[in-house]
Amino acid sequence: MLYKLIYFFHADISWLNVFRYITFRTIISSLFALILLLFFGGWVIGKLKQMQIGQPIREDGPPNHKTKEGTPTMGGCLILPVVIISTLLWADVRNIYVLLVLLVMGCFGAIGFLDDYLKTVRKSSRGLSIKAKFSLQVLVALIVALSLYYFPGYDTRLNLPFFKNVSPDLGIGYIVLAIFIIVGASNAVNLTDGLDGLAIGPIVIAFGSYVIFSYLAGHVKIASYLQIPYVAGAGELSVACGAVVGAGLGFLWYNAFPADVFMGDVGSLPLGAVLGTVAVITKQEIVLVLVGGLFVVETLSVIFQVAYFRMTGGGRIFRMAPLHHHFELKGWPESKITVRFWIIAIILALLSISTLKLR
Ligand code: 57M
Repeated sequence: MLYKLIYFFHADISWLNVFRYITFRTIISSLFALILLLFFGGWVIGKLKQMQIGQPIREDGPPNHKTKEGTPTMGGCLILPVVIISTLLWADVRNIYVLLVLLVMGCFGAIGFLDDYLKTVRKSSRGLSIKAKFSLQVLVALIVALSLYYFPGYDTRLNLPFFKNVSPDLGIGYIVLAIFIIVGASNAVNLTDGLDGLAIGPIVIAFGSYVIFSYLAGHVKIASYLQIPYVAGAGELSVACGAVVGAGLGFLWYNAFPADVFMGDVGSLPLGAVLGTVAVITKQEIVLVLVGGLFVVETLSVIFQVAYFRMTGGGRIFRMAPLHHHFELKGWPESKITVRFWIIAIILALLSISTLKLR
């Protein structure tokens, strides 16, 4: 909301007029989040160390992970406040979509926090039970889906990339789809977060793509020109996505190999859930499969591995799932896997943006 105050003076200082524009506020929000994170990063990591919030490492994991024992975790406690502050300052907080995104971030952050707290502070080996975690995630996603469904004029048709004349109306089924996307994205990012920089890099890339999708969806003329669904007010989400891009880059500074901090569930669960929520709001749900293709592939590797394991009574498709562990066990150095996965994420993001013209 700070931008409203600054803009108030534009009659006297004409250049302050730029604060009206979403594009300008998105850049400011990213840079502000980046600087804030870099500024407080070292201090928060120091505090996490002091409080002995260190990552316990599983015995059955790839051997090189043993050296990571005790690395401070719960870095999400740094990312989340930075994104929330930057969004509150530079976005219009009367916008229902911005409020929903902040709600998702807070609630999924709380679920992740509880899980991390039980694992690292209470030293419970399991953390929150899978059932409790999943039920809470579904509950929050249901609230979001219902809010959107009953929001006047919200479109429950499905926007299919490549097909401009095919958009089936899902009606009440849209609620189920929205829950699936939000909860699925949250858990997919969580599964991917297993190597230094592996999750946060593609998160920055995916949110960077949704800066563009949100802006276009909220612009009546461009949306009509591109034949994508127009969602009045969705443009303001660019500012929130920009804050995640900035905070994500700042976090990468500390999470790059060899990591000084891990984000923990308090980081991965809300970042994934917000990504899913933005995809649902902007009506770019299906394209999320491409934008977040890396998260999808990592999740599928687990699904196939577990299914095959059960079917064959112990057989494996990959040396270990999720997929990044497979390459680790094949002997690829950690940073090579991470950078190669980023390259794939960039290619997928570019392809997804190109779908805007291919219809
Ligand atoms: C969490 N957490 C990381 C860190 C991070 C169903 C099954 C596939 C579930 C899966 C699982 O539990 N995944 C979710 C993955 C952990 O990282 C912490 O968790 C947070 C994210 N939630 O922020 O706090 C470890 O990952 C490493 N790490 C880094 N750098 C980072 O920046 O190196 C994380 C962030 C950290 C650190 O070592 O301790 C994790 O991997 O546990 N389970 C698995 O992934 C396990 N896979 C498995 O059991 N596969 C079997 C099944 C599917 C049949 C198989 O293939 O045979 C593996 N995970 C581990 N060891 N650690 C296997 C064994």
